[in-house]
Amino acid sequence: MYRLITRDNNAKRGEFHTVHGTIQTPVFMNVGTAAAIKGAVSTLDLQAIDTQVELSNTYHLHVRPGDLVVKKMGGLHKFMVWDKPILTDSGGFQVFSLAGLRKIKEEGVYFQSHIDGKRIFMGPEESMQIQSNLASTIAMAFDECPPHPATRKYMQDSVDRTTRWLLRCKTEMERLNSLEDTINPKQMLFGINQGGTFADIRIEHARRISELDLDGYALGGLAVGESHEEMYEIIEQTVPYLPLEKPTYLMGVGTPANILEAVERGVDFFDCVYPSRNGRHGHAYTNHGKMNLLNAKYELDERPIEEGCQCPVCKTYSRAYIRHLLKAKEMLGLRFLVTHNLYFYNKMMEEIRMAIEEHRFQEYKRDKLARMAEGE
Ligand code: PRF
Ligand code: ZN
Repeated sequence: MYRLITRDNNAKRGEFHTVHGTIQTPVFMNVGTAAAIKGAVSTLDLQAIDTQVELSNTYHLHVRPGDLVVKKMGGLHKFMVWDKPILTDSGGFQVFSLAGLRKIKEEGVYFQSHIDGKRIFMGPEESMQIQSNLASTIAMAFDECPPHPATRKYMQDSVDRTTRWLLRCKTEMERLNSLEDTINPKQMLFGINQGGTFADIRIEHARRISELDLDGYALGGLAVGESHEEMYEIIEQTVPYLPLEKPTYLMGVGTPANILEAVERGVDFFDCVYPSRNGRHGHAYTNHGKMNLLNAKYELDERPIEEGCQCPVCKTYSRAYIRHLLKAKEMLGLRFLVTHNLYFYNKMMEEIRMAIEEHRFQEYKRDKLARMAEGE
């Protein structure tokens, strides 16, 4: 259940109550696709950096180790030892971005596993069944993320099918939640708005799915190749047609600047691989822009990655040591960077929440962007 605490212009500050605890929004979900944060970051590490929500993927966990294995282990929370909220993405997007040869039919998608080439079918019912076995806090509806660009005809047909799939997801989720052996009978369902950059298709779709009284609503099909300006424009035009008293989730976004722009337009939830991916490439996020720890100038630098940062890495280790670890190709160096980067994102969201509460979001956004643009 979502409670809107306050607004600063269109920016929302809310609270989302779940069986696994309350999520303060706006929030950044930390991505652990296959029930593991890439960069060897454990759930114990997540506890230490104030992570509120972990995100995993239906498709990956279905392929390996198999959702029935996870169910037998008591569900994803027990399996990965994480008692706070978990959101699972439906497999829709991953099937389109990862799997080999696929065929989209009314009943669902036929595709080949990216692991062993095995033929798999996934439709709305299968996705809900897998997510029910995983027993995540929030399940995402099974959608098609259409390519960019797409013709208007392709987009309209795809969105219409995604709407029919959503109705099937809702029915199946209700059935699964009422079954005797369901691990999380309170599993929540978020619908996904699609329509690419066709504002009228987006708005019409947003109106339709808003009638379904789902637990939350996502904006899918963005950050798939359109410009940032186009993305901001679509968010701005669509969010007003989604319920204000429900959380809004912008899937797979993005840079700190993208997040600030989207919060300003009323988005509550985010997820992105950037903090972990950049960390694994030797880059650290700081309030003075991105930093490449491999740079020779850090060889004898005793300072932490970022002075004043309260993350466990900055409170303990120097730039010089981390640079050495990276040069020596020690996994520990990457783990440190990913940990710091996730903390940076989590911390930024906390600053955003405070700024909205104190009705100074505009000011905060301007300062943050200006500082980050300064560079090293
Ligand atoms: N649909 C789903 N997951 C997603 C997306 C989508 O459109 C995106 C698009 N940026 C990221 N993850 N189900
Ligand atoms: Zn730090």
